[in-house]
Amino acid sequence: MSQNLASTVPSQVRAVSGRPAAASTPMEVWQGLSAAVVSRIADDWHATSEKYRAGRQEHYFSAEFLMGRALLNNLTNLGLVDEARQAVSTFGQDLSTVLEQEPDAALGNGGLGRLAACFLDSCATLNLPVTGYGILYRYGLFKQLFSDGFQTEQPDPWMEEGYPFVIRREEATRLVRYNDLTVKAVPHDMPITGYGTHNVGTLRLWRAEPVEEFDYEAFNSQRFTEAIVDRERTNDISRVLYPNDTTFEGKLLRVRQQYFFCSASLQEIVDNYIAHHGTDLSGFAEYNSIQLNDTHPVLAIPELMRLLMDEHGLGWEAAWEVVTKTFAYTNHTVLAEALETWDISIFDRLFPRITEIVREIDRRFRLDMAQRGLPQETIDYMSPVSGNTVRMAWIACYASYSINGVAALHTEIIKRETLGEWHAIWPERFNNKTNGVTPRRWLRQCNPRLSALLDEVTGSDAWVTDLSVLAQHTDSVDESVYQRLAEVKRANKVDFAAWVKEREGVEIDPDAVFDVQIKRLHEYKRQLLNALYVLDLYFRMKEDPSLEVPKRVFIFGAKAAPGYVRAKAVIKLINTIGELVNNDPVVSQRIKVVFIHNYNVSPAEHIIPAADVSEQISMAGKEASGTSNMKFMMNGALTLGTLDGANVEILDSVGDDNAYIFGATEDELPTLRQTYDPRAAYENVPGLRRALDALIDGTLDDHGTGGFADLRRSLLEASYEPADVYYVLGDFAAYRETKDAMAADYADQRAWQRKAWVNITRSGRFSSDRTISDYAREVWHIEAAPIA
Ligand code: H53
Repeated sequence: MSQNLASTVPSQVRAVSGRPAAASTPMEVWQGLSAAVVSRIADDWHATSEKYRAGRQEHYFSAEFLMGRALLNNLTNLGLVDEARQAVSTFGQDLSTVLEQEPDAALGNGGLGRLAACFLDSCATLNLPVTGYGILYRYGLFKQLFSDGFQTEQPDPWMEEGYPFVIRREEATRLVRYNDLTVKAVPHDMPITGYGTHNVGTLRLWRAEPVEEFDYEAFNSQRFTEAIVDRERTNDISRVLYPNDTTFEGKLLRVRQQYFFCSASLQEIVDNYIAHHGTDLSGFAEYNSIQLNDTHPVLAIPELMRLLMDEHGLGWEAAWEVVTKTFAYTNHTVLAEALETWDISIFDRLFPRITEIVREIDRRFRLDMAQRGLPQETIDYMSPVSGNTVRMAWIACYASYSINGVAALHTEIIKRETLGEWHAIWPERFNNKTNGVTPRRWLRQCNPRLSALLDEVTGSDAWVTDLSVLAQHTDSVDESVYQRLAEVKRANKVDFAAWVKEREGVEIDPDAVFDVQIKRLHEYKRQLLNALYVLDLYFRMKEDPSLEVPKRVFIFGAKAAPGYVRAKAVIKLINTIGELVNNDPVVSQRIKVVFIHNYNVSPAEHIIPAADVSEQISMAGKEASGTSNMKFMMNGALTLGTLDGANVEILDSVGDDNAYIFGATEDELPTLRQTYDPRAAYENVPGLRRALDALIDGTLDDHGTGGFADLRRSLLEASYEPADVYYVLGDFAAYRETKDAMAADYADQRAWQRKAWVNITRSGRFSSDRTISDYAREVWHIEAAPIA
């Protein structure tokens, strides 16, 4: 029986704080309210788990789940926001203050991790039997601070103060064995509520713990360090999330992490199969499918072979038959530096049996390909093991029944290039699943004003679980809607300006165009192109003070991988340009630059509803999909972008008149590159010389690090490496022209709001509900299983 929150929250708060609710801190109230929510869903959660366990299920394996905050999301999904506000107000607390206490669960880097989180939300909402499996990192993605405009990193111990949405399941502990170490894998479950349903899904995160807390014998003999060495080595496994997005580092600990969660999850899945369907594992794939989110969990392939053969008595052929019907692989990138390869000596050291299995997969692969008559060169290129290198993507392609890209263009590129050899042999395995984002968090929850307008215009909240219904209203609305939309955006911008003032200390004008680029810092995403535009605009304004410049705020948010020196130089550059612009008494009247520090899921929830312009300016062909582009669109920001990733499909949905597209296309680039001369661009493209020279002539100070000169060289000097790999200077003129024109268009508010309306109402295909329905039907072959 579910009790009203008003009756359960005070006692939960008291249990946490040991004080009357009215005397408890907002943090304690957050804890108590969260515990009350967990208590409220406990029966449904249990019933859902039991139901899913017995039938065919999907398991989503991912090293990252970028969940963000849980409480408001759960309250929204359960329809309890008002009840919660009421409950905490009875003892004098304000719900929004309470909600702001919650740390972000930042167990991911960027798009890939956040995609996994959106997918879980959709699976729960659609009542689909899907469970997520990952790692309970003690430290999530680092916290970013700026010191003199340089990024610095701090650890993020997100659970330290207690986190009610993670429940330890001691009884389901497994052992994971390495050659040099055996560790306990203790599952910690997060409930995943859906919108308007009783089903509650699960995200199971494994935490590594020592089998023995410490070596008592060594401790007693005063060998203190020795007593705790193994404990620390074990704790290391789930201690920290690797802070790299789309780049790969061949670190031993990382392989340990990957094997850790794959092995623990598979043991559980196999045991569950046996409990429900008996000990004949040959039917395993009828009840289980596993989606591999990138190559990070690909060790699950040899590990399932090991479990089936060594622990459950299947022969190689029978085990391989099961494995190749179980796994499906999602590729998220064409960047070579992201495709994981491991030195086989690492496998030898950690798990010799897995090495044996991988070598046998390789041997059989070579035979298989030779029988198909493939040339030796192709076989060598495609083989899972080459010399001392194990290639995880190739293992995934060989063993998976489905291989998908994450946007139409991306899938075409992997079929043609990245995985072209595989596509030639198994075209039927390839399919596209364009990414999506959940309209619960990214519209309903983060933008209540727009949500209310959509409820009103459509006559119900049905759009929250079927975003495609909005398309019926693209044209059939009366004029007043555009005015209302402008008011919603304006109010969101006022809120956001207050948030920025408080958080970053910068004053911004809600009447300016809010032009936003928020995403991980990477050269291919070309934040540098945006920075050069701002710098050039600054010079144009200095040169001609009478220049008509629409008021604008250039908003950035981005973390750089701590070891990515050039990305960090771009951060410093943007902050330095910000200082120049914001401190200029004349220029700052028209434009401002704000770099939101520590960009993460919850800042995004403040930024996106207030954005006018969505910067999606990667070099064409490099961004697999992008997902912030979809969130912006849903919230009525217009895309300024290249024809890359899902931008292509966004353009297709809204039409040419409702997006601002510029720059070289993926199919043009190879030809353009042949004659491309960045020096000529520097000399001839208006504005470029002045902007680039400012990096070295003392206008902008990088504190003697040489970072700015390096950025300039990376664009101009071929001796350095191929100059301007990401075609920044090549696209500059088109970018400048389009961005200028876009800003000018903002003056016609009626026309602008019409474009925004088209974007919002045509965003249906970018709901992760659509993506997940497609996976469920075409790849996973699972059906909705609502609990009674
Ligand atoms: O995955 C997103 C895409 C985005 C892509 C990103 C990604 C990572 O965040 C990490 C590793 C990787 O290989 C790819 O860059 O384009 O939208 C979700 O598919």
